Amino acid sequence: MKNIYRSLSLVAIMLVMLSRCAFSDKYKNAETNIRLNQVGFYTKGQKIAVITAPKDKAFSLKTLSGETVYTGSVLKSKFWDQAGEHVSIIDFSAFSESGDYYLQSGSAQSEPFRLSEVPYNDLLKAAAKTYYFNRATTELHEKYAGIYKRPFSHPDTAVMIHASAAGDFLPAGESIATPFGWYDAGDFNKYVVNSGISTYTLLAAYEHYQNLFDTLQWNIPESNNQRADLMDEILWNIRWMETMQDTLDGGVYHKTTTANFESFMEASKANGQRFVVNKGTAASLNFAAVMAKTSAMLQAEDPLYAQKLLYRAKAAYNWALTHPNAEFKNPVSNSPKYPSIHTGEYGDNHFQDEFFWAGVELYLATMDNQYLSKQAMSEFNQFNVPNWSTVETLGLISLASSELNNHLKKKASDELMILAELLISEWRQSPYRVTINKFVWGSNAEVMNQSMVLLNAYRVLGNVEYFEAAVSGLDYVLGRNATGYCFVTGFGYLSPKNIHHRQSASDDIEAPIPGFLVGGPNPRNIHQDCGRDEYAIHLPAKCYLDETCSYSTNEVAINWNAPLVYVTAGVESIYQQRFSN
Ligand code: G3I
Ligand code: 9MR
Repeated sequence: MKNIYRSLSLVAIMLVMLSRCAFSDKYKNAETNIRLNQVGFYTKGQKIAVITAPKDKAFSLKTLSGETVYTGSVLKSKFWDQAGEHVSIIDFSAFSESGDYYLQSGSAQSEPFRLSEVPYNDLLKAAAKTYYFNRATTELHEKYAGIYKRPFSHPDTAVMIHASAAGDFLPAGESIATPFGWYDAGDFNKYVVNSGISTYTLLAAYEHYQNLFDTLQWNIPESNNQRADLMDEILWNIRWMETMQDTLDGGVYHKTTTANFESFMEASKANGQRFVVNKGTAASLNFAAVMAKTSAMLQAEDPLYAQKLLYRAKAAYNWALTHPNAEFKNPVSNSPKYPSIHTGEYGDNHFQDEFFWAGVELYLATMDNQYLSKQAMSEFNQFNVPNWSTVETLGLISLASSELNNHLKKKASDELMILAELLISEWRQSPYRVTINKFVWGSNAEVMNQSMVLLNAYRVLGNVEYFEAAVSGLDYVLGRNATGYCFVTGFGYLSPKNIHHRQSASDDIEAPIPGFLVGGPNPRNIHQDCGRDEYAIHLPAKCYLDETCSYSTNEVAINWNAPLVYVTAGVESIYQQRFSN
């Protein structure tokens, strides 16, 4: 009898070994890796990792001394065509004790990570402080900037009116002052359109998670005043945006820019002539939306300033009504004095979304129905995840989170739900359990904007799945992605070192300024920058290169960090609220 058992168990062992062989043969070139949020997890929150080319059915969670504290099964593996790999989900959400751990499945081990009660405050502060590091028209003093101190740069007091922007009262060649604001990205220019969504997103972060921001400081020159650091930072950019309006007619110049991108050098040495160029419908409406929203938010604290901003918002909106199709294109010219402009275009020729968004913000600031008449919500077939050129959903977010108690708010919530449901269905079937499935320039910010939409849907509708999908977005940019990078500089065990950022590349300091989210995987533009062959893998979800030349995957930008700030603050605050009782 014993012998029979022994033979049976031998057969069983052989079968298992055979099946393992078949399994590993199939994946013989694939590496088994465990990828997860490298910054860590909230103790009581969702905790998901992925394992690539899984070889074992079980996983265990261990303390750093090797003691197993939790075990579970990896889920059935799925193939992700965007990454060309099989992955399985490891879900250890049920374990909820603070501490440092690692995951193990077969011979695969993750790097150590932390479960904590306040996992994301340092990340949030660093992400928000990048705006200070990108300030124009100031010195960054060591007291605030530490090793990243730098001399005064870009006074922007003699910015020339380009021929494309000539008006009757301010002719070409005249100078105006457009100081302050943030450098857009790795370059030193300042673009109104991109400032629009960036500033709004930070304003919304403050409005929605004020309790959290009121407790946080990140050592900027204004940290000792009465205002929250985030609002002070926003106002630095508002001051610049104000200067971009021609107060004679209300129209807004598209950008403060040099003719060509400056080469890689320190900010203080980049002294190329700066211009303001044509006014445009998109710039004017972005400006109107942001000024109206800022006005509403400052009404109680500083009514006079709020009134001035509202006046500016109305003037810009009225300019857009009389110039409803002024599409911006980089000016082309033969004149040496007013050269062709080759910097970021941020061109857009659809303005329904900008009209809707600006109209909503003006309506919420004034309660005047006229602002809803130009572009009705019902005329949109579909609402989209926001980005710099597609902004109607910013209006939805404002309506859905407003104090209104009418059909508009209800309709905005319904539309948010439709968009959230689309994202959720992608999330449910995604092998990495993330919402992204298409990779364009700034793909990481696309994920963050998806998470921002989901957090807003959660805020108004309360569906916990929306929140969990939003958390997955944060997990994705912090490491649960097909590259294994934590895409925020200075965080995680593998993060970008060579960002396309003129200041970081010229400061002789090895580590980049921390807290920046890089653009992320993007297979579409790689031939333009470092050259296709430099990219080891062209699969969309893996097409990323940590080299300074890679502006199509490794640049940083104000409109990419803003949703990172929003989502980090949202996840941190909502976790604290959900589990405080
Ligand atoms: O929108 C289309 C989409 O419909 C289409 O399916 C897809 C297919 O390729 O392309 C999409 O357009 C891409 C767009 O980004 C997506 O937002 C364009 O190909 C791509 O060229 C475009 O890139 C923009 C890039 O400037 C080049 O103009 C980025 O959005 C924009 O964020 C980036 O912004 C630059 C500024 O110009 C200068 N400062 C730095 C900043 C960040 O890199
Ligand atoms: O540095 C520029 C970056 O901010 C832009 O996103 C990018 C695309 O417009 O262009 C970068 O500048 C490059 C220019 O387009 C071509 N010559 C090399 C520049 C970077 O070194």
